[in-house]
Amino acid sequence: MRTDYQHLLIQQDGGVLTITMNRPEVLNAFSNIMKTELAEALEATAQDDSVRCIVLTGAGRAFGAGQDVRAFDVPHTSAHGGPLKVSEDLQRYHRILFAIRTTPKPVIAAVRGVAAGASCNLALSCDMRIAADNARFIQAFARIGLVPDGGGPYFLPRLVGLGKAMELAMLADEVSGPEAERIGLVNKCVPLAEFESATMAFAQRLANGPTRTYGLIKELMYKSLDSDLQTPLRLEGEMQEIAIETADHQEGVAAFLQKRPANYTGR
Ligand code: T3D
Repeated sequence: MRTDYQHLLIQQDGGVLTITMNRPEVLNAFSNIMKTELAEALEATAQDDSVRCIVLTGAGRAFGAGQDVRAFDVPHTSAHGGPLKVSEDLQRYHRILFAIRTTPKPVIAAVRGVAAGASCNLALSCDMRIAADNARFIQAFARIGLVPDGGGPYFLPRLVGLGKAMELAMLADEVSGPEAERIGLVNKCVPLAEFESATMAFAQRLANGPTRTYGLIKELMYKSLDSDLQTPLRLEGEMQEIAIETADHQEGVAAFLQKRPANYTGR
């Protein structure tokens, strides 16, 4: 894994790779550099067998404050030299979202403090979320007259239901960590003092799991979200045929029969 990024910190502890967005002076608001680096780092995890779980978090007191609003004043330039349309600019976010979806390993957003705008939706695009009790999730877009982007209109109603998604997108009120857990926006909320240890314990547990099977589960779940019943029923058979051939499946069965914990290797 490359580690020499300008706006990211990369740290690996066993099978857990932690990617930290690192612009704390602006609450980790997105620069174009950070967007490109984040996409590159996430894409690289797919090829690296030593990475078995990814934690995405922010440096300092926040997860992220969305697009750097100071950059709104800077004319963007396209590859052809002309002005860049916002819809083209948004493709930088979309590349990140696709990298999260397609890396065959679990990606956890670890949210401490504020997650606003595109940073909030980045957290929602991850496979799972853990929040500190000081977390603040804000669909900040409507506060400045924008529509939610960064995948929000896709992820938000799927996590909290359509009515709540409409309310959060239109009123742009803050959702606290405990409230986020209550409405299903995050998997769990923990006291700030336990945030780092709880995140690492959650991530290590996933990193010690049957990684190839997790990749198949991820693919199956996401394909099932947008399809009829027939498609996932066919896919579950196809993916089970792959899972059943893995060393981790053999190990899981052997461990059960020998009444001992399984020692998964990710193969
Ligand atoms: O072209 C496109 O790509 C369109 C895409 C848009 C995607 C989006 O994400 S739109 C939404 C953009 N984000 C926002 O509008 C949020 C703006 N920030 C805030 O509303 C507040 O800062 C927060 C609610 C996030 C946090 O409030 P608080 O009181 O905890 O912190 P603060 O004091 O407001 O911020 C601390 C510093 O971070 C401050 O700098 P200073 O005064 O200490 O030098 C503040 O200006 C800076 N900061 C916060 N958010 C941003 C930011 N700087 C640049 N961009 C930000 N988004």
